[in-house]
Amino acid sequence: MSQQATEQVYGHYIGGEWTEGSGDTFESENPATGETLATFRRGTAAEVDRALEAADEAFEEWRELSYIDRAEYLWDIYHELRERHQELGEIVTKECGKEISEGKADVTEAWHMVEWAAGNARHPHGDVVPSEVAGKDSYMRRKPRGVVGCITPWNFPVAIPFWHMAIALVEGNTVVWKPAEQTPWCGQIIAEMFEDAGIPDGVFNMVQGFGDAGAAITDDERVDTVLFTGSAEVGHGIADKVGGEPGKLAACEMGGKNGIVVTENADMDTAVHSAVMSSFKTTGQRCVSSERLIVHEDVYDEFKERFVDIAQDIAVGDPLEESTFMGPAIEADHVEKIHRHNELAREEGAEVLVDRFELEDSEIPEGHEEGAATAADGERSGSYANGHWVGPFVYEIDYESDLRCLNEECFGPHVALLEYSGDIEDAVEIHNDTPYGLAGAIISEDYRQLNYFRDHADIGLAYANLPCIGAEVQLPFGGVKKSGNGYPSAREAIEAVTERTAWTMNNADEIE
Ligand code: TXE
Repeated sequence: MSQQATEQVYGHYIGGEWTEGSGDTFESENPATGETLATFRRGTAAEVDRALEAADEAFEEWRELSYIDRAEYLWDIYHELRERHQELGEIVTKECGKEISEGKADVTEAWHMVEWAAGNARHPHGDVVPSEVAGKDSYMRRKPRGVVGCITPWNFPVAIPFWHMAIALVEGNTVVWKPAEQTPWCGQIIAEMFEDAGIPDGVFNMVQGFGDAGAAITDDERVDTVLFTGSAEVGHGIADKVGGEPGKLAACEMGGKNGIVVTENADMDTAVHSAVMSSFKTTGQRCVSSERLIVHEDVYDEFKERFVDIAQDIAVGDPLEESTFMGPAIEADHVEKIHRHNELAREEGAEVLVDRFELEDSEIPEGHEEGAATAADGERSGSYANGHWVGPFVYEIDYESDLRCLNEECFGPHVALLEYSGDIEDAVEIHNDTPYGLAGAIISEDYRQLNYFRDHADIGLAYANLPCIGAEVQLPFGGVKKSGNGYPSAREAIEAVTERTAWTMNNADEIE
């Protein structure tokens, strides 16, 4: 499957074979048009069981290969991702609605991660430790943990699966992966890549499906490590359950209620650019998207005017068009969630500055505007029959610690402007006042303020004079507080997918 889908019903990849399994079918939908892209089988406990059995059986042989040999399969995939960049980028865009440059960036990030993980096979990653006793050698050796269950979301349907799986496989684990139910087409294509690379049967397994299939993976005793990216609700459930079982590990990366601090001396071009990119790219559906802009009173009016002007005009439209800035939201339920968050802000006293939730018909890409859908309460919602269209929602509100709209993640183009007075300490206090702690940025020309933010912002990812948006695969990616519980990607994920043996060997003639 590579281009537009056919009538075929696609199944699961288990033990080196494609199987339809016994579950019902479900469809992948293009969020920009509402059209069905392809039909898939929903994984049941039976498919998960077979996948885990296959992964368990394959582990003993896979772990005996050298790092270099294991990485070879990944290098094949690396080349394929690069060669098919445009085509795969378009598929990402069609299936999850991100505009095309972001669809392609998703694929780029995937090959960066594969390159990093496969390259890691030639990188030293143990420790030689001097022994207390002459004649003894001590060092730390890593071993794979076994079967790794990978559960991934829809917003980076190619990159995030490779965050999890590439390093798990190179380190000698076998994998059972469940793609997000909104992006099974990307799942199918990634599984085909592993098949084409000739990875030994059972080393990589993919089961399509919903949360019940995910839970069947995470709850099974054959799974040694769970790597999860997705909502805080599901992630905390997994971390509590899996973390409570002896010998099992879970590394979970969840959402955020991220903020950008704009200080009194900030460069205004940088501040506005950073906020626009971070609040509206991917239609606000990134775990690092900003929903709180914390702006000093001296520059508040100028910032507000410029930010609001851009939000008012931002191009929402066909994500396959390069001129589009924001594509649709992922699905109708998510449009309703965004609607609820916008209404909540209003109820809590927001002064609404931009409300493009309900786009004008003229703003909807041609051919997509017919048949406005209605929300459950009978009100017209932002979701149209031919696509899930929403625009920016910007409001200002007096900061109060317990406002729900400032604490609960919307995961949409929904952003609050908060004015502060005082110094950086006051801004960081507001910045930190959420249950989450994933990402944040500071825009300032004062090195003391930058350093204060770096040292005191309660987040895992901090950006200075940059949009709060990107990820580099060689940096740890994860958060604190409600946002994270371990790191399911890159170098830090090695901790979650390996065990360590402290090895001590006597080289002397006698034992001391
Ligand atoms: O997440 P879910 P969804 C956040 C964001 C968004 C929310 C919902 O706040 O609005 O999550 O998105 C599988 N046991 N992020 O619905 O439900 C599920 O099938 C095991 C942040 O996508 O957590 C899917 O494969 N697995 C984020 C995956 O978990 C279960 C990116 C994620 O689904 C399960 C996306 C269960 N009980 C959303 N229930 C980020 N950090 O970037 C569901 N799943």
